Formats: sequence, C-alpha cells, structure tokens
Amino acid sequence: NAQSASGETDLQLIGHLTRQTYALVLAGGRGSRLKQLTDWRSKPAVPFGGKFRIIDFTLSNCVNSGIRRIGVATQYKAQSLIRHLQRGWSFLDGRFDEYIDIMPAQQQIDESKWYQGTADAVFQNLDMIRRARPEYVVILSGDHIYKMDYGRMLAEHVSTRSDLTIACLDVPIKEASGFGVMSIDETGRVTGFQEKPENPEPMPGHPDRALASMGIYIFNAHFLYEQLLRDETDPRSSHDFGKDIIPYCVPRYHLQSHNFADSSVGEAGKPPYWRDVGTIDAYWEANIDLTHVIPELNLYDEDWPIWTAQEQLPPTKFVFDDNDRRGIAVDSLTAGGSVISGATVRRTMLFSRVRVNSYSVVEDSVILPGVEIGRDCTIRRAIIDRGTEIPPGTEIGVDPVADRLRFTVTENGVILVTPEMLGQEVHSI
Ligand code: ADQ
Ligand code: ADP
Repeated sequence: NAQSASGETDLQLIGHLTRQTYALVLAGGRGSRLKQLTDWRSKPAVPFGGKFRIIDFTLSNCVNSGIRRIGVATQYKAQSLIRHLQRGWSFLDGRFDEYIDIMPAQQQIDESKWYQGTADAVFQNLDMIRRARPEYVVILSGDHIYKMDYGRMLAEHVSTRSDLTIACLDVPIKEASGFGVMSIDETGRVTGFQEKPENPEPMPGHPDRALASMGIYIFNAHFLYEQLLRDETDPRSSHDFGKDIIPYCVPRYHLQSHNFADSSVGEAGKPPYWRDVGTIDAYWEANIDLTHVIPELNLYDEDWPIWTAQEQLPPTKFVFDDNDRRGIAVDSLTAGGSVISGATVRRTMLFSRVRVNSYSVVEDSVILPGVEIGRDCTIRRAIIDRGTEIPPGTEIGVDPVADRLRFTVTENGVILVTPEMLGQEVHSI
C-alpha cells in the first residue's frame, strides 16, 4: 500500500543522509558539579547504569542512527575516556568507512592553546572533518543520557532546507537559565536565541515552560565551515556555539528547531527521556531510577542497544551460607564479576567487580566498579567511587554529622565516597 511504500522511501532517504553525515562529539568538559567524581576523569567518562559510561549513550545514538563516522573532541583529563573508547569502540576501526577519530585538544595547531569555546573545539579539527567530505555535520555533547534517532532530525533538517537545525525540548522555566533558550515561529523556525539568560522567555501560552536547546546541532557542512572561519577571526568572540555562533546566525540565516519528542527513542505514551546528570543528586537519581520496577529509561530495548566496553568477567555470585547468612540483592542491578556473600543489597546499582561481605547492608546506593565493602557495614544513599575499599564496620548514611566530616554530602543527603576520602590511593579511574 501507498503508506508503507512511502515509509520505505523515507527509510532509504534517511539511510542515505546518515551516510553523508559526520558526527562530532564534544567530550571535553569537566562537569565540575559532579565534584570528586570528575577529579580524575571528564564527565563523559563517568560510569553510568552498571556497565556504561555517560558517553556511550551519545555514541550508541550515532551508531544506531546509522552515523558511523564520528570524531570525539577531548580536553579535560581525557585518559580514562580515551582508554574506554579504545577498548569499547574500536569496532569502528575504518573498515566499511566507519570510524571513530579521537581528537585530543593539545595536539592541534598550537600546543599551548587548548580549546576555547565549543566552536573552537570544532574549528581546530576542521581538517579532519573536511577530509571525510560530509554533507552534514552533527555536533553533539558527550554529557547526556538519552536515546535519540538523529536520522529523523536529519530528515527534518533536509526537508525544511535549513542551514542549521537545533534540537530542543521544553523545560521548567526555573531551570531554563542553565540552557540556551529559543523562540520559534509557527513553522518551527528559530526567531530568537539567548544563551543562559537570566530571565528566560516563556513559551507562548505556557508561562512556566521555556524552549531549551539541547546543544545538538545539525549543520550543512559548508555552512559550518564558513561560520567557523568567520567566527575565528572575530576578536570579540569567545568561539562558542551558544554564546557566539547561534546568536549571530539567527537573524541572518535559516535556523530550524527540531522537537526532541519527534526523534526520541522510547515506548509510546512515555515522556521522552533526557537527563543531564550534571550534579551528584541528578547522577544518583538517574542511576537509582533504573532499579525501579518500571524505570523511565529502558535499557532493555534490543532495537536500540547501548554499546560499551565489556570486560571479560565471570557472572555475579550470591552466597547464602550454612550460617543462614543470606547474600541477596533485590530491586537492584548488578554487572558481572561481583560476589554478594551473606549481605543484603536493596534498591542499588552495582557496577562490575564489587564485593559485599557478610552482615553488611547496602541500600539506595550506586556502587562503582571494583568497590569492596567489608563485613558489618551499613551503607545508605551513597555513591561509592571506583576501587574504594570500605573497611569492616563502616557506617555511611547513618550519622549525618559523621558523614559530613569525612565525605561529600549533597543537599538531598546523597553521600559521595572516594578512595581519597578514606586515605586510599586511586588505582583505577
Ligand atoms: P553547556 O552544556 O553549558 O550548554 P558547554 O559547557 O559549552 O555548554 O558544553 C557543551 C559540551 O561541550 C559539553 O559536552 C562539554 O563537555 C563539551 N565541551 C565544552 N567545551 C569544550 C571544549 N572546549 N572542547 C571539547 N568539548 C567541550 C550547551 C549549549 C546550551 C544548551 C546546553 C544543553 O551552549 O545552549 O542549552 O548545552 O545542555
Ligand atoms: P564474608 O564471610 O565476610 O562474607 P569472606 O570473604 O570471608 O566474606 O567469604 C565469602 C563467602 O565465602 C562467605 O560468605 C561464605 O559463604 C564463603 N566462605 C568463606 N569461608 C568459608 C568456609 N570456610 N567454608 C565455607 N564457605 C566459606
């Protein structure tokens, strides 16, 4: 029938467009609101969801959308990120013209000059992008958790004949000053853009919502090159997309908005999922949400797999021994290589290679890879960073005064524990 025939044509068209696209993932940010979680690694390299790192979501979106020529611009403490990309993403090794280019800041042009704004990060890698001869360039951030089909956004970008398309979602107005805030006309064309305004403009008819840029841009490649070259010679520019390039382009060119709801990948009837996980509280909450009976984010969708570096690990073992000490975990996720012996784990995200020993109770917590929890510990509402050894008998989340003396405690009472806070060396990041 006519409908399925046109659906097929759409898919063919999108497949054609994604093959002409280069994706550049900005992965240089520290994410300083994540406190000590980003002392040794950049935000995109922070572990998330038991097996993944934050950047895996953006990269999986690329691969699942059919965009397989990808650059990753790194900057702040990139070692852990680069190692992860080499271990997990090297299947894009250039065969079939599918690849990941790692673009470390300090190796380009002038060694003393790190990237300035986000536009400068792209400008410094322009040669690498040009060599791929793309028609379209997607600029992404490696900082967010979401599932999105960039192909659908690309199709809209092409059908509206735009120079630049910006993905957006509506956010509560009180959070809007952390974003680029846009106004659009009835055709979706962008008519105004303010980066992180103090008084964000509400959406027409919705005084409590604002239209926020997600920092996801699709440029016609030649238009991008022109704009970057122009911007780079402007002495007043801070060389940032949100601060400089987009405000300059709004009155001069065709900028289109793309509604995230139209390309978000999720179950029908569920609100589109997008999280910044930029603070300790948001990070804890997004991980704990995955332990709920029906989480907001579905990691089990085989049509949209999240790819990552998989360690070769034995299965997790639960030991229920002769003395009736039960090793159990309920409402929890556990990655491979862990042993839960004679301990109780509830509503907790356990990453790989975790040990929880007898008489210990762990609740509402996020336990990163390689953590060892000794006997007789009580741990509640905590994030325990990679490789921390929790000595026997430790209490975390029991006495707020004692917690504040040793650990980082958030407004919402989430406790961050790192090896250094316990006087231990950091062995792995
Ligand atoms: P922010 O996220 O606040 O706002 P920014 O700090 O520039 O903008 O970071 C954007 C992305 O680029 C992040 O992923 C960061 O890690 C990375 N990054 C920053 N500087 C970099 C550099 N020099 N080199 C490599 N990577 C770098 C942006 C937009 C807003 C929009 C929000 C949505 O400016 O308009 O609303 O994203 O989150
Ligand atoms: P913990 O006893 O604190 O849980 P251990 O590392 O001592 O941690 O032991 C892990 C698990 O291995 C124990 O829970 C127990 O089930 C099992 N185990 C340890 N020692 C023995 C033993 N001597 N005989 C049988 N099982 C044992």
